[in-house]
Amino acid sequence: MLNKKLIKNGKLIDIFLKNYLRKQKKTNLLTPMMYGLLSGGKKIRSNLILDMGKIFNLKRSKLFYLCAAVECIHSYSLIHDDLPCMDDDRFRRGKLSTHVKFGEAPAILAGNSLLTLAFEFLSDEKFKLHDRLKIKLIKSLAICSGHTGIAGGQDLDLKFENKKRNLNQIIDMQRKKTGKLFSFCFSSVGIVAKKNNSEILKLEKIGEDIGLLFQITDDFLDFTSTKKNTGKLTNKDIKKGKKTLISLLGYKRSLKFVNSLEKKILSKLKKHGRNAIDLINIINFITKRNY
Ligand code: GRG
Repeated sequence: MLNKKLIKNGKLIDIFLKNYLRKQKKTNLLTPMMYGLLSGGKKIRSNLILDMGKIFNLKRSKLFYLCAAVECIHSYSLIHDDLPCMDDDRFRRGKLSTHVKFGEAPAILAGNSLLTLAFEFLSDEKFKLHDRLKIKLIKSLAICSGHTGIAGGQDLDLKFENKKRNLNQIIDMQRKKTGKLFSFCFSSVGIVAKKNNSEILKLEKIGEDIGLLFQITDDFLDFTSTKKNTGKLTNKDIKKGKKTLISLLGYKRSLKFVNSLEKKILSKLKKHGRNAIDLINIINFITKRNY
């Protein structure tokens, strides 16, 4: 049931992205960009945006611009993450990674172009939102993506390989690498809904917690699942000496950590009553998924 909804919304976002790209000038980079952007993926971040939007009664047409920007940044991060100088992965989403298919230079440039495309979406004149709010969105996504966010988190992830790191250091790295984009998924909806700064801060926090939950369960999948399910090679973290909760605490204690983080998130979401049912279903999906 939820799977069907995730797929249906994912297809709508893909159509929105395709229609937008179709109107742009044709370039060599468009093919690797579209390969990295539209080659499957669960669209979990877009689904969170759409379900959060329901809580504030926002129109989907506005939310699609947020989803598009987030999927661009997410796909960019995956393309670069798979590069030989980063995690060196040959498979992604059940297919060859973008650099394996098109070469390293086109993959780097396609990733760079998806980064800037995200900001095209947020500043698009057809995105009917006051300029002041658009600037707030642009600044917020820039902060989430840069050295204090995703890029900084990725730097720590690579530097931590085969080193001794404590729980706080690992969680801080994962909150940056993965949590910050989830944080934007929630705060951006609050910005569009014209919420005040303290409400936006609360949204940022819950988004980041959900992102942390997602990253830890992603690490579980690497430990327990298969390429057939996940579409990417598994069992890589141990081989690469990646610092994860499992590497520090072991699987059972990490599972306990996940259960208590999930409880904390659910208790916050339940305050929104029936409106939050769809979001709660996504949290359940995140912790129970096998892909
Ligand atoms: C993107 C600003 C920016 C910088 C690049 C390479 C890099 C720096 C960051 C890597 C960040 C990264 C890959 C984090 C892992 C996040 C994660 C758990 C990805 C898997 O997400 P899913 O399962 O993927 O939602 P699908 O394929 O379903 O879309």
